[in-house]
Amino acid sequence: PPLIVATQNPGKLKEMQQHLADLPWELQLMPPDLEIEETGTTFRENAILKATQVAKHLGQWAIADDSGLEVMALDGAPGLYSARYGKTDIDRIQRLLTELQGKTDRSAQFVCVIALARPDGSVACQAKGVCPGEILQAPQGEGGFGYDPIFYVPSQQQTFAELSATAKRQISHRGEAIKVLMPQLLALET
Ligand code: ITT
Repeated sequence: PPLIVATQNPGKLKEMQQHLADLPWELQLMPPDLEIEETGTTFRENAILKATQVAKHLGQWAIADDSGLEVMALDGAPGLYSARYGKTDIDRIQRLLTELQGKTDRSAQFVCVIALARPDGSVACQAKGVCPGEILQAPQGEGGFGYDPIFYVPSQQQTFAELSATAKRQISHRGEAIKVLMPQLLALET
């Protein structure tokens, strides 16, 4: 069946398409003029809001991801506001590095909640994934999107932007959420 990937973020879209490539869904893009206001107070609320509103509006299955970067020394900021923390990826990274100047605790985690909604706008399933790491002093690497160049994963000794797309998929917050969601996706009656 068709499945709308409810995101306006090209980096996220690409990763979602790769994560879902082996499933029997025909992935489709969301109309670019469809704006969903993210009024939720948690990643879960926003993921559900995006999936259910897009599904209901189009009368199609829809999948949405709400994600962000939580930095411990900043009490979890930018968190839910990761996309709204600056105008461009470069601005957002610069602001984060400025806020972290002089802080010794560089620990952080990426969080992702993925929700799938039925054509009637009801929630079919949802899952959360987390990936721990550290914020570097300066960007490193060219891959990925968003905050990837400053997000260092100690177990890999690389940033998300230095990892291959395959390696990022295996350990990222999005990958972890997909792992939890997969059995639910496979068990769905469509
Ligand atoms: P949609 O709501 O249209 O999907 P968005 O970019 O506004 O797009 P979010 O509200 O979920 O999505 O914001 C997530 C932000 O967190 C995103 O814009 C990035 O800045 C950051 N982010 C999430 N996952 C990331 C990843 O894998 N690598 C780097 N940054 C990531």
